[in-house]
Amino acid sequence: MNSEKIDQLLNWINDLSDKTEAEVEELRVKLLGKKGEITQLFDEFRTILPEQKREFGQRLNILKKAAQEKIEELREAAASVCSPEKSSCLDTTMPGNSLDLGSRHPISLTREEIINIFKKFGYCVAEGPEIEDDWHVFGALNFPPEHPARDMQDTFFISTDENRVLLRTHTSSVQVRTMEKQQPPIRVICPGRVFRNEAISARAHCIFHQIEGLYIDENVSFADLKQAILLFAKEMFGESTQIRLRPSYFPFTEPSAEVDVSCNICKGKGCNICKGTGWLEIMGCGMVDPNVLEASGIDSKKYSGFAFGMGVERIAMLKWQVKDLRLYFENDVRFLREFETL
Ligand code: 2U9
Repeated sequence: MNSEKIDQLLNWINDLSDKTEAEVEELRVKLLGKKGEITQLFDEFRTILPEQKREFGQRLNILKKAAQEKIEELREAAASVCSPEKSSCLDTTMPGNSLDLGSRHPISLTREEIINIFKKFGYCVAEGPEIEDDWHVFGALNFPPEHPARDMQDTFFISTDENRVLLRTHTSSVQVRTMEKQQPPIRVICPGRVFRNEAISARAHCIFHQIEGLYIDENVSFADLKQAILLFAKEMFGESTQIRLRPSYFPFTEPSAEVDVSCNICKGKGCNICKGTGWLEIMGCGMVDPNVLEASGIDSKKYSGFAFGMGVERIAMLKWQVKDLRLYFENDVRFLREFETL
């Protein structure tokens, strides 16, 4: 009798794993069927010498038991696996697995909300290049040659030769390009990324998003500016919102103002969001300086206009009371998921 054959079969059986129900049945026939390998070994057993019978008998019984146990184990494992062919495993009433869809970024949501408000007021959306020249970012906007924004410390320059190429520090360059192409009436809203050479902190970033607006026509007054901003603030922050304007200075507007909205968390009583003042700064604005109109070929005696600008991150921080600006740039999905249903 072949003793090696018994050992080989035993090892082979021990190593068997992962079979389908059909394969387990095939295996049973191969080992224990009428012509199966173990059955044949038992047939051979009848022919061996009587003094060998005791040893081989014991080893054959061990082999047969191992095969039976393995077949039973594989059969149970195969039965517990669900496959589409097994109707008993298929529960057609189960809800499907929902697809892991992405969601809108809070900056995109805020940007769209602001744009939609101004679209309702009759503004068109204009976009322009992020890489700009000195004229469209500074020259045409009445920045004097020694203005600090023109300095390497504040602006990212791509080339510093006489045709200076730089990353725009505001989207005002888009309004300049609009004025160069089009005569009034002009009513545009300009969203886009802007770049400033600043250290990154909870309140500042070197890249952020702005939305600026420009309205030019005959007889546009400061009263029109105030009314447009009040309507925007009510649409954005709620009907009961009030605004106040504080005098300010920008090279491109005269007069200029900073705009605050009443704090809708404490209703003006003072809280930690508005730092006890009852007011939150949301944007800057002003009447377009006549020099700016003339620089882009618009007759400042016939036309006047107003402009305003706001940081989208700032509006989004106020809207959702996010205390650290960096959350908007890190794209941590735990943060982004909070905006999933909006
Ligand atoms: C043209 C003429 C005038 C756009 C304006 C502001 C006031 C302003 C800041 C708000 C926060 C920039 O993002 S921020 O740092 N902007 O305060 N922007 S008026 O004035 C213009 C633009 C284009 C031709």
